[in-house]
Amino acid sequence: MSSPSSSISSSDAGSAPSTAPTTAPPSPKLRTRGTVLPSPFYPPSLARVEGLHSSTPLESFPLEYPPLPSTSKLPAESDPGSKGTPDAWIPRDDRLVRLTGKWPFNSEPSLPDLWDGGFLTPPSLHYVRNHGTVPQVSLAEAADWTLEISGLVERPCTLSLADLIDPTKFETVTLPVTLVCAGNRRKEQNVVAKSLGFSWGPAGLSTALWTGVYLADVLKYVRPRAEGLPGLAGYRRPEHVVFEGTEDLPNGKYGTSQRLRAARQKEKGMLLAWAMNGEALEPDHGFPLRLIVPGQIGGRSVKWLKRIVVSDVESQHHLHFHDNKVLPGTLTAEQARDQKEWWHDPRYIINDLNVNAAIARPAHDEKLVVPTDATATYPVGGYVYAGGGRRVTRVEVTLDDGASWQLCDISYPEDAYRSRAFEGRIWGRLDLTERDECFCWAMWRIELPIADLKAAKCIAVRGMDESLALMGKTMYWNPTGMMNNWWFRVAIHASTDPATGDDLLTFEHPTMPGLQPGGWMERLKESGQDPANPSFLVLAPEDGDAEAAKPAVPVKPALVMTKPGVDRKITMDELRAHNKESEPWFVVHGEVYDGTGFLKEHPGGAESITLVAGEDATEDFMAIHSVDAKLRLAEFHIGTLVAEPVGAMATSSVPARDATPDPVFLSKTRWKPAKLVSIERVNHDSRIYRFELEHKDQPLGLPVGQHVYARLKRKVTAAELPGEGELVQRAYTPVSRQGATGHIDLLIKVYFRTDSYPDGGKMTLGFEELEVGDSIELKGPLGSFEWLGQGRCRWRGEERSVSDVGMVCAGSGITPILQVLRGVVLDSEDSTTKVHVVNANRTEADILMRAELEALLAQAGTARFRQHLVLSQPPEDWAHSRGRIAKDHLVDHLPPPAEDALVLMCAPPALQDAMSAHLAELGWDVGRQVVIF
Ligand SMILES: Cc1cc2nc3c(=O)[nH]c(=O)nc-3n(C[C@H](O)[C@H](O)[C@H](O)COP(=O)(O)OP(=O)(O)OC[C@H]3O[C@@H](n4cnc5c(N)ncnc54)[C@H](O)[C@@H]3O)c2cc1C
Ligand SMILES: Nc1nc2c(c(=O)[nH]1)N[C@H]1C(S)=C(S)[C@@H](COP(=O)(O)O)O[C@H]1N2
Ligand SMILES: [Mo]
Repeated sequence: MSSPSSSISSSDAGSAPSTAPTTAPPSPKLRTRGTVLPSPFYPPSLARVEGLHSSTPLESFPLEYPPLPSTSKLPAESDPGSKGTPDAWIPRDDRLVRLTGKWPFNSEPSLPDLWDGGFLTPPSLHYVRNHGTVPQVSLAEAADWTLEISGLVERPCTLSLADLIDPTKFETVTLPVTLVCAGNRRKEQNVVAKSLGFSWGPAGLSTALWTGVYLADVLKYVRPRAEGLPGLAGYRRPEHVVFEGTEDLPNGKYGTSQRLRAARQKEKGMLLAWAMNGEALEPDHGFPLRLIVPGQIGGRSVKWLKRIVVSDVESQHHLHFHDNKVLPGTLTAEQARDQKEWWHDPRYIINDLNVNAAIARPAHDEKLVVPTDATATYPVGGYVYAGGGRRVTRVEVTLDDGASWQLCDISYPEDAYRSRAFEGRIWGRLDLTERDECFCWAMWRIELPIADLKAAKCIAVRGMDESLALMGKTMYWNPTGMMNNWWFRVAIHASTDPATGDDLLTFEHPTMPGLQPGGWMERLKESGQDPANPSFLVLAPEDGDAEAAKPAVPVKPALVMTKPGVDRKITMDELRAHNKESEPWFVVHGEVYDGTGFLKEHPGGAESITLVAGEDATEDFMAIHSVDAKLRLAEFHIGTLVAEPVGAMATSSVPARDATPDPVFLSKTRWKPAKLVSIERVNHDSRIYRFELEHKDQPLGLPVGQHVYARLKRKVTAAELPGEGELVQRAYTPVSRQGATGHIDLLIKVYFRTDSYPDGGKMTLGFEELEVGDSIELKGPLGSFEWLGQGRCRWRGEERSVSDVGMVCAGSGITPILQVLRGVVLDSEDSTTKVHVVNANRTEADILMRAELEALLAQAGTARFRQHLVLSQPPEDWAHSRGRIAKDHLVDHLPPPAEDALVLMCAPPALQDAMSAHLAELGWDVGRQVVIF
């Protein structure tokens, strides 16, 4: 879509920037018979950025209604945090807390900002949940926006936005609605055990006045009807209304559905909405048209609404099944991800919100000086909501973990709209006078004596709705981490201000949103306690005034990574003796661990353990692992390293960097940063990334046949999955030449997200997110094989002569192959060693480094270098093999097994296994003659 600025005439602009196009057509007004929407009908934030006058002042609004949100802090320019992403053009409020890196944009305000914003959330602070790129819709495109309605209806049609806005066609109405993401408060679940979703804090909800038309009215207009005759084949009853947004996501469009019977009821309040708080929707919130489903999880309120289909079946969209579910708590996140059947069980869908509440005051880290007046009170307060239009009927707090409760006051700002109906040009009819449903959050409050707070360890809140649903004491952990509504607990820490001698209370919320550290849940977990059973929050009988001497917030306790009862002393010599791949011991914080039992299971591969065998792995280990992994380390604890004279481990711990750079770049014991200087796109999914070494004359220091470890921090991950900010590490064989200095080139084949791999490749998508100037870290060399030249290699410590090298590879597996190939062909001292390459790929475009392969072929001649290419999707005139790589290819194109022959292989694991089996059948001793990279 074109950029908004290109379609707006400067004559419409109050103070048009000099760059504004003057030849653009006049601004289209969304003119309808009864009204003309404020011109431009355009998100206020964009209007501001583009120098357009802001919308006409809002009509006067009944004073008894909650005040409209302040827009004084609207962002005035596009958001630097979105730079380099497809959303770069969107003005965003930098007070929003990003939860999934730069993109897609998922964010919530801080709880204090949300709270201070009042009943109606300032639109720039409204939480945002985007699964992908925000559609960029210009003013002209908005004016032409159409909504297609089809399926089991008598009158399929395409309605324009102007049709919807025309009050003579459909009545314009406004409703106050609180949207809540089903993931609200998920961070608390993620601390207990990582779920499949990213970490929402308790501010994944916001409230606005939404203006549009009732979906019920539009359905009435199109007249749902059955197809065929009851009892006969092909009979289809209209049962569902399917909604689809316009943006393209990895697994298709965003879509979901409602039961038709509910959608036809005006009481349910479902709206096709084009305005929030009297102004056009903001781009992040669905400009120019979205669905609003009051009382249900935010995920049902489809943004950028393009299509409605009345159907006999529910939405078949990927995210209708694979999002917004509360699966049984008996499943782990991994089981849920792998076992697809759960996602299709209709019992686990979530629609109506459940009752939920949070404490906004006191805020996290708020400090309260205990006044001398013993009767002084503190106004504890927060929000509460329920779903399905149900009213919240009570909110209670406890200071003693539920032994006793106190009833709080609740104010329902939404009820102000029930006292008086209002009609306005922009708003249409805002009339809750005959509505019983509650679609908004309410505010609760209680004055608590500060002396009571001082005597307590924790304030906890629970709410109840009119169906008597009650927030639970324990968490219902579930794989998607949704609908978390256990008591919201704020810890209280009493201390004495060392400067003033005042008594001080410091409050600690359970978590902080996204990757922000803090909160009692992580603190408990790290100290080895169960954050899901926070008994620490109860005052122990012996706790008394002695408490006051303690620091305000407990010092972060050390992680417990040792096993109780392990007291063996291990010497440096013993440690060094266990540097084998078969029995790797390593050291973290002076404790010795035996990695043998974890080699197979390690998510980063066995090599990430064997690389540190016999050494101090503290730095790597602490940097890369999650709290869970750190706690798991205790299982492998075998003893404590006994102290040796100073300097004994100097080589394996981090040496201080001095001014002179290392003679070669790579270090086996130290991660070293390398800055990305260029990206070359090789084909649709492969790129060569060039990273700069410490200086231009520095060699990499990588023997032929060996690899490096690369690691990077993910900026973005699949929207449905955790891992944002995760450190990922994988092995790579550079394609830069032996002897090249000052840089390293990595050829990376990107595993994009696909239907079968919704997460895509963890590391390679991380590469895809890199921008020139970013750094990764490298370490190495690693690998048990080395090509020494002159027909000799060393493998697993044993040196041998080789006259024929067979090489089998697929895709990016060419990289280690190419390195050895060069080592043979370009070796001026070697005129006899022969190489035989079988290289399998999908299409011709997938053959990586082909030009260089051809050049090497020309240089070596076919007597010494034969190459056979297998393509599963070859072009018509393909001279090499077609189809999948098979045993015959190995028979025809590899040397026969011999004492001085060797096969090198680098391919996806499944292919490697199949090829190894074939080689064994052909007489190769796979253990001694087949090197698998
Ligand atoms: C010695 C050695 C050298 C290597 N050299 C290179 C190199 O030079 N260049 C290079 O690119 N890789 C190389 N690799 C592979 C590399 O280490 C990673 O395994 C690879 O980049 C994938 O990592 P990832 O984290 O993106 O995938 P992961 O997240 O680990 O994904 C796991 C697997 O899922 C599958 N998968 C995921 N998405 C898709 C998809 N869209 N289509 C099909 N399958 C999918 C793939 O099988 C993938 O390997 C080398 C590996 C070794 C052991
Ligand atoms: N087209 C589309 N609609 C969407 C989404 C989306 O990614 N694309 N996210 C959904 C989810 S999960 C939520 S919680 C709400 C969030 O609405 P908001 O971003 O306006 O707060 O939009 C819903 N509608
Ligand atoms: Mo959501």
